[in-house]
Amino acid sequence: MLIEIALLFVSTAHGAVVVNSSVVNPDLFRVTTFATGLPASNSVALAADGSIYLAASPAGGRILRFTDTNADGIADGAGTIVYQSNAGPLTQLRQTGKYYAVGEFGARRITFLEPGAMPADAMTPVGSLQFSYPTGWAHPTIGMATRPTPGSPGSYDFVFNIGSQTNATHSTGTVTVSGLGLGPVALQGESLYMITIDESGAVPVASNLRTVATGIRNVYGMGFHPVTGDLYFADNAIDELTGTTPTSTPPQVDELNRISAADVGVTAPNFGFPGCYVEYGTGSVIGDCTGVAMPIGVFQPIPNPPAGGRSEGPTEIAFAPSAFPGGWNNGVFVGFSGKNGLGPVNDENAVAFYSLTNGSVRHFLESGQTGVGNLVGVFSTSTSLFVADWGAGKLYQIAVEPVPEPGYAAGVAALLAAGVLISRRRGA
Ligand SMILES: [Ca+2]
Ligand SMILES: [Ca+2]
Ligand SMILES: [Ca+2]
Repeated sequence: MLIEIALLFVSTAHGAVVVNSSVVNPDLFRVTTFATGLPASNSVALAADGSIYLAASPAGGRILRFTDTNADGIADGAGTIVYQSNAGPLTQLRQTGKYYAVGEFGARRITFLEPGAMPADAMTPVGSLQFSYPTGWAHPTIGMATRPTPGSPGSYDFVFNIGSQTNATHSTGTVTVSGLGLGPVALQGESLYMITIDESGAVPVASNLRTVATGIRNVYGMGFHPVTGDLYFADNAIDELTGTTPTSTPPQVDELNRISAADVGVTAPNFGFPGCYVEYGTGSVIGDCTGVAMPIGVFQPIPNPPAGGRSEGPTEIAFAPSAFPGGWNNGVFVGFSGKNGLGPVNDENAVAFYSLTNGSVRHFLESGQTGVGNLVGVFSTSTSLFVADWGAGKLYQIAVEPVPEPGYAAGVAALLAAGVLISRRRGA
């Protein structure tokens, strides 16, 4: 009995976010606060040993490494700093072959880091892509995605975005990129680009700059599907034209888009910005969409009072963990930043799920949860979804239940050995 109470206490104390029980069976998932006290938590990557790297920005920007040796979904300690930046906030962290690429927003660059011999060792910068934007550029945030270069071992294809110069009109200026042996080269706004990075030498060397997409507005979350190789990306839609209020709605609805594997870097589809889009709320197609690649999914509000129902400002995307239960194991999770602040004031900060089985969109985490901030970072392993909360400075782990790691079985065995019978471990 005492053990049961203790477990429930742990569950409550660490379960700062809950799955949306109107569409998700909570008994199928274990939700924990993996780490806390980490302002501007933003993006997760896996270390070589399966431990967790988190980009956060408590001071400048830093990457921390966490372990969870008993696999209970709560990190062992405050983490080890493996990279300290003076150019934060950090904006995205993605493994690219043997390197980790991190966005250093304060300096408008992506820096490539070489990990040390052990996962807790310091990372070393080995080069950067430096971006130079005209003053007032509306969307300078860089997202990224990588894949092994087809047919070229030791090379990686690296996709990044140049967002639009304004909210709702064509860009007129250009953005310059240089570094890793590239350029300087002038890039067009409203575009996705790809380079190939040769990792066979002492430092990464970039080449073969090409356009992957045009007509995008503000893409941040993107990724290559682990099985099909298709490139998926979210596009943050046009905001209100005449000022944003807590209840105002934008003209365009946020999008999920796809480029098939065979077309990535081969053709450069036009995704419509600013002249063609799907309208927020109604789903009507607005403008001249001749030749435009339309989104495969859009993120309309899903009324679910009293807790929010809106999702606005897509951030990272993550493909569904393969071990997640049916209905949640074939699709794309999309984080949403929503408004400034924490729920319930922030009522646009859902984590949505787009089903690749049937094209449906549901809110896996509903917006507006008390104390939950901007759900900017989503990252999946085969059994877990990690969600980094920028505003609340936390990292959540959502794992399949029962959790398959050895630590769980060992814990149950220990409780049984102690003569404790637990009928329900969670959610009683
Ligand atoms: Ca632990
Ligand atoms: Ca928007
Ligand atoms: Ca579009």
